[in-house]
Amino acid sequence: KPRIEDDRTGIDIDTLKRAFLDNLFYIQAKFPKVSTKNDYYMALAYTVRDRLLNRWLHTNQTYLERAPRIVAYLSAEFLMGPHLGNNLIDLGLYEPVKQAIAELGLDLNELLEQEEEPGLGNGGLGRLAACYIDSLATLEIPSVAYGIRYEYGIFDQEIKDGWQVEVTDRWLRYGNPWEVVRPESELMVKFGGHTETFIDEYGVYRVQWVPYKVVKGVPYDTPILGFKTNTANTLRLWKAEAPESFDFAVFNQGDYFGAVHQKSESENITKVLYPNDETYQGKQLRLEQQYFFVSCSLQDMIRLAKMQGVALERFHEHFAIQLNDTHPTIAIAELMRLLLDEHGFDWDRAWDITTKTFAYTNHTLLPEALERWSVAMLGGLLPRHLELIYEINSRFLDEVRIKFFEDPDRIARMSIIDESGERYVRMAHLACVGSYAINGVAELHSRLLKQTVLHDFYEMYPEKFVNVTNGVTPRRFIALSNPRLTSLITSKIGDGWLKNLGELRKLESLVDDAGFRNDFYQVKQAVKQDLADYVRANHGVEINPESIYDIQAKRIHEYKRQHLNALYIITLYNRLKANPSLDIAPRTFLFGGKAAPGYYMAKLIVKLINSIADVTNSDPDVGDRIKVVFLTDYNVKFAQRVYPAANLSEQISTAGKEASGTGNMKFSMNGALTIGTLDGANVEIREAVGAENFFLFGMTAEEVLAKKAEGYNPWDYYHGNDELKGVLDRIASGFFSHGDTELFKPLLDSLLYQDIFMVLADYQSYVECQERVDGAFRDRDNWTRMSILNAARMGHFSSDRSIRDYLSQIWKAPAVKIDVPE
Ligand code: 26V
Repeated sequence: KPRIEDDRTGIDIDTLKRAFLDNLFYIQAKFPKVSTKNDYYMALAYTVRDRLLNRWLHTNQTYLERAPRIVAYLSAEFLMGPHLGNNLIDLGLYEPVKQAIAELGLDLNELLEQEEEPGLGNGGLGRLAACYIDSLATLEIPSVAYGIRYEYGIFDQEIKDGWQVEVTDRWLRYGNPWEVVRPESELMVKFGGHTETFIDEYGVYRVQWVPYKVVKGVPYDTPILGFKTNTANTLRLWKAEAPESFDFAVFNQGDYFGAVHQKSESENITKVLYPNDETYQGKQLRLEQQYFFVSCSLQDMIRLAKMQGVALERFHEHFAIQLNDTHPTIAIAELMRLLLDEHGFDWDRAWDITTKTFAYTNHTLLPEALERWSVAMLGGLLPRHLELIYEINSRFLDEVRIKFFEDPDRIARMSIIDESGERYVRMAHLACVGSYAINGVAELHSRLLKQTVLHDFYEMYPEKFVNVTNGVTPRRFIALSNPRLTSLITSKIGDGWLKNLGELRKLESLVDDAGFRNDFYQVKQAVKQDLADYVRANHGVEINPESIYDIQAKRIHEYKRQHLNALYIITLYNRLKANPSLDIAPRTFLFGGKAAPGYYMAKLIVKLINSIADVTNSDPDVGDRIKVVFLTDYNVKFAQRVYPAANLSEQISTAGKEASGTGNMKFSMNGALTIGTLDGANVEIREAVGAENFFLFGMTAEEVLAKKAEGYNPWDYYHGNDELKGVLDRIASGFFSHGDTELFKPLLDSLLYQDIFMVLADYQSYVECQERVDGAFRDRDNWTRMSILNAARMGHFSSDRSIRDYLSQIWKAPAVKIDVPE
């Protein structure tokens, strides 16, 4: 019997069905007969959206009225992944909606597949931001996430003849049902021009910025639900547009093309995400993007404070602003400008507020990733900010001089301005000077920060330094990605673990229960079968669910060492060729990841993997003992298929190079064992799951540094290890390149003449470790035992724990319960 409930809020099956059909008709303007899968997806998305609006509006209303302390998370990237499934989980509507959809003769999974994911990030840093806003909402913390609404997110990857080809990501093509545009809240952002000084009406010396152009920022809001709470926070992304009034002036002079040109110039700012990760390029448009979204966001916060009647003197009490890497760091100068020039503060008050507002997260130690802007470019684009940065620097260096009397080298090292050649603004230095807290993203990383890149700043401000180890959301990466495992766990320990991941420990005692072990094993096999079906359908390769699924899924980068993995595959191949009856546990090597379009060596590694796959997958001597598949277009949606299916997670970066890693956590939570170095969060994962349940190899960060210092020569390893020599010679001979001996030469030369990531030095240790993996996998029951213990002991790596750490050490923002009247 259908109950009479509102079509927009009712959650019984019949109401859900009726609402879905209504939306199909009234929003998509379609009858079921002529509807596409995408129409069905849209109808369902609107059905779900209707059911979260009440929470969202009440959350906003509560924040507006109660003016609680708010965490503002500023990030140039939010790698959100699809919203629909996640919102269903958060609302507790997954099962009823699945049933309603089934009763309409449709399949929820197929509709979920339709969603074009917002890929507004490159990799770890952007995905971390997405996990953090999920946890902030789940913990009922008032927060707002600010970023950029890129019209084109991270490129789609295709593989042609083994090479990566980039395709534009037109994610907004079919519309985005999750965002709401707020044109009434537009703001203006200035660029270029010059500054002028004047004496104001009180006789005070002031500065005025006369810009060359003005760009409009329009906010697009997306609700971010907490898991089974009433809290729905906001992700506010800014789109750049041309201000009407500005083209008008040009237009009136009859310069129609000039006006249109200016319009498209303005809109360029938020057109496309820069696809580089871990390599900085001093592109002006990138700086424009950063300043654009930062200025909009700060103006937005000031506007909100004013609406709430909060005095700007107390801005820092009302907002804690987290800088996700240095990308938003120009915010430090921008807040100073707003307070000084627009709101009449004096320097000391403005600086006091600013330095009580910002906190900075560092995500990398790689020198090539550290952002620095040429003084000429920054001054051309942001003349007022350059003046402010010089003033901040001059005052800061005075403090350095007083604290470290007579140490000119230190002054040069710490200066915000790098004056060793052409002048640059060092954004990490500005972030350290202007923030009250500085954190790394894993214990090892935080320690290395203090010892190396930020050592001087640590000596200057030891009290600012903290560690917050990264975490990931179990809602997306267990509940949504792995429903089979979720049901099994919940059937044993209830469902409290999804909000309190530490409860997974209760599974530990079940490890001795043979029935549970078998169930756990069966879940993994079923998920592996799903992935095999996907790989057959999309890659035409048959993979064996009985084999070890050995997976490396992450951005392609030399420091992550996908080529070390490739060398091991060739090692096994050579062994099989030498001894065709060799007994090894069958393995499926799966790779996924994008290479930055301009990163030649990374693209060559992709080509190498595909070239190896061509050989191994068709050589009858290999049979099905080795399969290699490069999984095209790795993104969040696909990651959700991959993590649950893994037996072995490859986390093999050169020690000291991977700040944390977060994929490592997602794999292990889903019961994969890790083969890894003592790098980033691997160290803590190993401590948590137990050394006996983790395959460790390779040099430590200290050993890497020591070897570098003593003079590392990769040729010693080449000449000293016949099997390694055989592998490299095999590539050099053209065996994987149809006889072409030139193709992979740049990669081989880089390994043999430089090998800055010490691939050859870690090779033997890696191979031996893989042999231990092989042996362990053959004992199926014991492998399952280790796998269960991995999943059971990963509670610490929930992003809820990370957010609690940020709250207690840095943000100090209390939770606010949201009441939603029925
Ligand atoms: C850097 C750059 C450099 C300037 C140009 C554009 C651009 C875009 C993104 C990035 C991000 C590089 C830093 C990064 O993603 N770090 C990763 O952060 C993860 C979350 O903390 C961490 O788990 C990974 O280990 C770390 O590599």
